[in-house]
Amino acid sequence: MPHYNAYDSFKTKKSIEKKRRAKEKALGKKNDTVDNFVIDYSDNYGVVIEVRYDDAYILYNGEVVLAKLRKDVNLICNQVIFPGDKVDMVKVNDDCVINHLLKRTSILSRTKKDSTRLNDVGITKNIASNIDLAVIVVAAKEPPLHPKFIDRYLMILQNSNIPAIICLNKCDLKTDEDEEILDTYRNLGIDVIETSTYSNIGIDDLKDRLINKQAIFVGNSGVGKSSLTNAIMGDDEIKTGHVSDKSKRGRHTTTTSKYYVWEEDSSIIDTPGIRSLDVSSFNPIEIQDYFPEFENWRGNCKYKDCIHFSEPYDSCLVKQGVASGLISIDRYESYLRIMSDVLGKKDYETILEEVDPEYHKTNVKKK
Ligand SMILES: Nc1nc2c(ncn2[C@@H]2O[C@H](COP(=O)(O)OP(=O)(O)O)[C@@H](O)[C@H]2O)c(=O)[nH]1
Ligand SMILES: [Mg+2]
Ligand SMILES: [Zn+2]
Repeated sequence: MPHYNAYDSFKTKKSIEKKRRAKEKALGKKNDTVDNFVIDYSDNYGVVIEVRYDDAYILYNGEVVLAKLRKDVNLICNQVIFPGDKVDMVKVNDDCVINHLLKRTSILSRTKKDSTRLNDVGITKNIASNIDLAVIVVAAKEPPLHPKFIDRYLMILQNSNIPAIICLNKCDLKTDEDEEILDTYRNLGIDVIETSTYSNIGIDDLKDRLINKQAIFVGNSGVGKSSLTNAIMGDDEIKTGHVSDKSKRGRHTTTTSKYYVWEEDSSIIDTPGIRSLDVSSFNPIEIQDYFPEFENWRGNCKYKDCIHFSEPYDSCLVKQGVASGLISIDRYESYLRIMSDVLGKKDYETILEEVDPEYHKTNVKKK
């Protein structure tokens, strides 16, 4: 497979960019309903480390304080601010109060199916703010490594315009098959590192990637996000956001996202496992924009509006690219799965058989 930087700095397609702008606008609107809540700058700010329902822990002047939103901000705290947000603080009597929200550089969000509504419209759920780098944490063996999770995370991160790397944790259990899956992403130009918190492998590599950044760990439950957070934090209790929480970390399942400072200007947001990564709100024609390796092929499909799904093999260059082995069949399978979700169709397996490079090899031999 050719090595090219398809994902280099997330070359954002116009359609993705448009979607992201609309999202940011909608988000701004919500906060603008309260006069002057969002401001450009303050030199008296703290960083949100954990949001509860109606209040939040803020790292402010080196201390962790519990604070509520300004009274006239008539909104629920966990709908307005998220870990990683910068907030301007004031003292009212003896209480710390969140007076303003500082403008964000990025917001990581996902859509979730809203089961309370009859129609299939997803609701947007924000996870964290001002993220410089996302680490997609996956594990060898337990839970099994599957490209479909990585691909959905990549989509969501690309949609939020957040650069991503992949970290294979539990590399002490790595198999040849895992190695092959990782190579697919290396060939796409994505930075892939391997760690083991058990054997203390790769922790320094990970730190190298995270230094001077506000980073987030995303990935399924059980892959080792909290263990990696612990490994990076070491015994440095003073620097942690949760001084009294130290003994609990790692043993308890994380239920909310939390922010940890491990070095000056270097922080990690540990997230709970996200169970469903719903991409059904994406427009079917746009899904291919999130698969940059299709780019060199798709322009030559016979039909200009080809979505490389039910179109005949002979007319679709993307399918032929997969059959020739130049586009990863795992990635194409992810694409088909996502398309099936979005289109509400189930029968993508026959499409997959049709483009299987093995099938094509034997067919050529027969001829
Ligand atoms: N074999 C192995 N197991 C690990 C490693 N890191 C974490 N684990 C185990 O994986 C399980 C889940 O870890 P945890 O950090 O809670 O995962 P999280 O849900 O992603 O936060 C725990 O039982 C850890 O002990 C590793 O490097 N190797
Ligand atoms: Mg955890
Ligand atoms: Zn096509």
